Amino acid sequence: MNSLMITDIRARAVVAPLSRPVRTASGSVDVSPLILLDVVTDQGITGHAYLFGYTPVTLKPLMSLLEQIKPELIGKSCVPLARMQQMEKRFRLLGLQGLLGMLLSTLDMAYWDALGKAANQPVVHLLGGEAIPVAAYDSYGMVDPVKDAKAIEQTLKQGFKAIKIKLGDVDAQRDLHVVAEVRRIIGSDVALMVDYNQSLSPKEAIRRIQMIEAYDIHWVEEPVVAEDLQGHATVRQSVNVGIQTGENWWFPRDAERALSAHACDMMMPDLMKIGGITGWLSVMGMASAASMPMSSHIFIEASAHVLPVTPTCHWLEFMDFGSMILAEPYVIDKGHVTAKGPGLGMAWNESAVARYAVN
Ligand code: SMN
Ligand code: MG
Repeated sequence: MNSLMITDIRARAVVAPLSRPVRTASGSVDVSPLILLDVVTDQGITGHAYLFGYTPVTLKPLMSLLEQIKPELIGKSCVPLARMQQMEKRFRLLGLQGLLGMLLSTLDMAYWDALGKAANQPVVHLLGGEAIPVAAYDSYGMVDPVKDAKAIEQTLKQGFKAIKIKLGDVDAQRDLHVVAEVRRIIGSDVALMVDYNQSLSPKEAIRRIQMIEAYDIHWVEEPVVAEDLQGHATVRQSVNVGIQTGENWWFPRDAERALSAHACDMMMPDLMKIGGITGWLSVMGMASAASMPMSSHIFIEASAHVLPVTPTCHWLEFMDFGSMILAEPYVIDKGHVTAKGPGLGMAWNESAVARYAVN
């Protein structure tokens, strides 16, 4: 078969409501600002992927940036590695971080989706794997152990064997109280991860982590500023809990820098910052060579395709920013998520897209 050719790239901005807003120590996410990408090809196949903008202020600049880049991609083959190399070369002087990196990574996911559809296969098959169920954890923002007790019990009923909560609240005593109460609710058989969202100094991180260590913490995520690899390494040496990071790594080179700095015990790159599926494939090789457990960050759907081929596959993060605009959202089955196809198995719910569209 001839390779697909990109004939158009369409984008729509939406701001969808969240049933469970995410409060973190570094600000809240109360709505889901998304850009829905359609990569149209010459063979009647359209690849889909969504970008998560974190805050609605990113949407207009992203739409405009895409308009500027689009002419350089139209007429080219829908070959993820070739397109990534083209863009790396094109933007060498600028660098790939930030909005540009998010856009290029999301385009990559859409190319893979188109390739899967062209082969009438789920993307995981194209990657050499199979659609095996991946263990997921239910990912919360900061919780109130009283108000959120029912929701957490519901999480357990859905079969989740792990849950993550955000910490870094007003003071260490509050964090300690929340951890103790959540551990009491979930019992001793469910893994508990905590995420400080980059909010502490290394010293304060060590102090706070030592206070909660007795509650069998599965991992401590981003205790200090993400770029502070030395700070991560310092914390890591001083506590008895595994340090997790990666959601703010830009492209595979950032993963390499973190590994060289011994910044973490495990990693959780974000598909939209690490260079899409193409970037993920590079990083999973590094993780495998370093025997380092590798989890996903948001993007439930695409993560369900890459984790089964990840040699050190750890956990899929179940934090939902996309189901509101998907025709058939991915579901949790006994605490697991399974890839579906063709492609990444995503179709837009057009009436929801129309309802949440923004200009
Ligand atoms: C996170 C993800 C998306 C929005 C806010 C916070 C996060 C996580 O740090 O790990 O889920
Ligand atoms: Mg996090």
